[in-house]
Amino acid sequence: MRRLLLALLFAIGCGGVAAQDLRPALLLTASQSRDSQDLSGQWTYSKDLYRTGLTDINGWVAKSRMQRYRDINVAAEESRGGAGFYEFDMDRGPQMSIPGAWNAADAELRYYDGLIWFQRKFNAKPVNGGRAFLRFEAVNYRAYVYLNGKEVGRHEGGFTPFVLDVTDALRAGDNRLTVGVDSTHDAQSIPTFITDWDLYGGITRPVRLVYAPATFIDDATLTLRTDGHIAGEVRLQGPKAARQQVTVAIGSLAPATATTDEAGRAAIDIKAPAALERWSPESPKLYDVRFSAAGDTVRDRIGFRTIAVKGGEILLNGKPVFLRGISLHEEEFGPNPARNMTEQAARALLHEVKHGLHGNYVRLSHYPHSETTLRLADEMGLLVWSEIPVYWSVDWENPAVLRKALAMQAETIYRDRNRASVVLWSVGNETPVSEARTRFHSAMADNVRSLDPTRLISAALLVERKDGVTAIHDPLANKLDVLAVNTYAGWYGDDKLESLPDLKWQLPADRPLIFSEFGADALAGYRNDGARKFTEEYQAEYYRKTLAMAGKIPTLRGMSPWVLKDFRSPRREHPVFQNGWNRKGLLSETGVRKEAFEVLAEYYRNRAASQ
Ligand code: GCB
Repeated sequence: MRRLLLALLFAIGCGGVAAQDLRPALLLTASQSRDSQDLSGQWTYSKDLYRTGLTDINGWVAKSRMQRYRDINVAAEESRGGAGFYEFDMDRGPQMSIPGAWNAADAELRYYDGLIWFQRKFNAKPVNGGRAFLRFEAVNYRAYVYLNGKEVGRHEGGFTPFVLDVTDALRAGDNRLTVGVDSTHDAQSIPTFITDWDLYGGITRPVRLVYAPATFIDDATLTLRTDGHIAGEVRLQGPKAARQQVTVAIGSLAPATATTDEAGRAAIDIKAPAALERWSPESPKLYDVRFSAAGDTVRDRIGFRTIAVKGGEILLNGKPVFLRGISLHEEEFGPNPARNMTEQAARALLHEVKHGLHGNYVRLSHYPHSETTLRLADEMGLLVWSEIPVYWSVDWENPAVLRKALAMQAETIYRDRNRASVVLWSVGNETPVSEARTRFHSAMADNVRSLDPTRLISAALLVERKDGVTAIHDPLANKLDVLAVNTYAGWYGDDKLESLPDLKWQLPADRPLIFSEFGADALAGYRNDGARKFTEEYQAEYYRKTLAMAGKIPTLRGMSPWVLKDFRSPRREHPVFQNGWNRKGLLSETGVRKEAFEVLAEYYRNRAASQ
């Protein structure tokens, strides 16, 4: 009975969520081209392990002394010697550089998991009849945002952007922005508290104050469809959003026009001109695209390409492509990463993929990576697999959790749908098969399909070995365009490396397959005859043998071995080889190449030459 009830609740709570209900109220697509103020820099902070600043329930007075978000100059109050006193002072707190995770900012915060308040004071120009927004690129994991003492919004989910309208709360002149950041993950968060990476807390990506006119372009998107049309839409918000002429100019090609409907929305449909150059990893052509309407203009740099599957092939611009990739965590090079993806840091990582490994593809695991990384993938010419952290296990039976996943997915798709590099949306990673889990993932796949029918859907599935044959026994496969599996034979389990090339695989003949992961740990510089795990030789030999196995799978159309560089994982506690690091990188944390790097680079060099 309980099961039936749960299934019913589930059907109402999620099957019933229409894609349009998942559209964030504000997107500010292409806001990088708007008049804006970067709020990066030194912020002050105050730890709040007991969440006192958030829990002033029923006006219990003692707590109000601790509400860090109050618009109060504590030092001035104190010098007046009044009756009020406070047990915080955000103006005189310690400082931290934002964006960046707090874990690397101070030794005391290395394993801090909870709430921290951040404050930044800034001077703003007047809004002058227009609108002002705060756009956060990512806060991990929950954000409580106050401007000048007034709550302006909240957000859950550590890797997607959110936009808050602050037109009324903003002052011309001095402003006090306070953000409570709660890094706590639980059984209902996405991901949960168990992952194989560091759940860095903080304001990990840039925050901007963005100005726009009263009627403004909130969303503007274009994609090249396989039928040769460039299709998309422009959405206006504001008092004059209806019946406006919209102009879309792609580089120096002839501009197209459309008119918004009563809801402020205009569909764009242009037959791609013969002169349109296609985007590809070899020739990552980006057009400067200008969207104008109602006196507002935004610009984006957009590439045009098609992606499709046909039988066992993945077709990029109509031609078969093999994805020469690697998986990547969002961590810059260096002994103490803080998830601070500056352009320089992201470029350094992608440069190793493109020019070191001769790759044309990256799996950005296990969550949406920074906008900087995505824009660089467009610019440098790397195809992208994108995913949200529905990882290992989440609360499959809980409709509220599914709603979170669908919303997170929508935020990702709306953020990145102008990126030509993104070709695959993944709906999960290594989630053990069960009815509830498959229902959950199926709802995610349907959601992706309705939000973005122009890209491919995949998921990193688990394989099973029965009677010596490895196969995918997963009903979710029916929802996917591209099958993908994580395989660790030769690392986890008892298989000897010599046996890998002869392992038997049974796979559908008419579906493309990707090895979304394979890998083995090696501590850079630890060497012996190769018989022992954690040596560079073992890892290199593991790659040779796994690549030999891969060569025997006729439908294999790509791979993203695990992983480009060593990354922090608090669950990896071998005191000699790991010390809190997952060592499956082809590069050490500081960027030193291990022997296996060259094994994969050579394989990709040959593949690229024969493609
Ligand atoms: C996996 C996970 C990845 C882990 C990796 C490992 O299958 O998807 O997040 O880090 O294995 O190292 O075991």
